[in-house]
Amino acid sequence: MQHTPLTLYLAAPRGFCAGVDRAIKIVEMALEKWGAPVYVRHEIVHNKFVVDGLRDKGAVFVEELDECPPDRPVIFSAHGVPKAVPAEAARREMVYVDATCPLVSKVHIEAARHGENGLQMIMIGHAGHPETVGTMGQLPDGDVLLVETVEDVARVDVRDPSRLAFVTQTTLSVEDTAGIVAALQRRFPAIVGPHKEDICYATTNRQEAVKAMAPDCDALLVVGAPNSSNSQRLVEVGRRAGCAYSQLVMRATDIDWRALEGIRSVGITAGASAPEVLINEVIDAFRARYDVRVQMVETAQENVEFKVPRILREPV
Ligand code: 0O3
Ligand code: SF4
Repeated sequence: MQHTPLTLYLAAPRGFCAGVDRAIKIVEMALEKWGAPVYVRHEIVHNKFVVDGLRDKGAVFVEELDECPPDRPVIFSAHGVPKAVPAEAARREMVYVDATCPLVSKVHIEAARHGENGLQMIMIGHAGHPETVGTMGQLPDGDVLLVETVEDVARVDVRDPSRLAFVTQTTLSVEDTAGIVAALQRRFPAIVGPHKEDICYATTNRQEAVKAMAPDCDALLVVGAPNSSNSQRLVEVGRRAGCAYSQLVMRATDIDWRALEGIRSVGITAGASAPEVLINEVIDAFRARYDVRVQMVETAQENVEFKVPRILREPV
């Protein structure tokens, strides 16, 4: 049977970033070093397929430290943890490995430094997201104010407008964040920001690629999980950049083929926590139904790599 022609725009960069790659490696290496079970506080990255795969190898996923026995190693997820978490692990004399992405740790250090300099911190992020909880938790409870929107900026009640600093979550929308930062600077001209923005290279690059291809796409599919903030942002960027049908799919079985009827082009990208095998699964599903011509949309090249912590590089 003759298939309908379809141009498949494939974003580059897409999928795993250096922080996710490192975090998954940390769990795998910990399992090799210490054997199962190894405990992981929170999903190591926000992807069910990744989590299920590690669980099959002997990782046990929990939400809080008190769910871990003190005599087994525990790993903290890539999103970072409040200062109280490693402190509690040390108090219980647990072996722990911190898989916080180094680019998230950089924001933690920044936040702590502002605190030491006596500046009150404003965090731009999503309430309840583990990265936001972790970054705010670098300072004592209640010290950091959270703003999620431009409207929040007008409402925020600060101690002293002349002694303020802000940090952000690393996975936010570049455009929305610029709007919030501008509103903060208008209301608090003395506010201190990061040297370079806290939104990371991977977030920025994935959003750029989506922006470049969305205007040419009849539909855009973002491979990623519903609890993955950076993946959700890619869907929003796609819609805003001109592709009204931009959807998140965990994997090929989530594709709504009825909704795609009549399309001539589709864009495919993936959040930073979505493995390449799921992206290939989605591409193969299109190949099975259409006469696919793949066109890469490459807006940046990435060569970032992070080392795993020394404890995992040393022999047992
Ligand atoms: O922060 P987000 O919900 O996007 O997390 P993911 O999906 O696990 O992606 C990795 C990003 C991260 C660990 C924090 O920057
Ligand atoms: Fe690190 Fe950025 Fe990946 Fe988050 S999205 S894990 S900050 S590289």
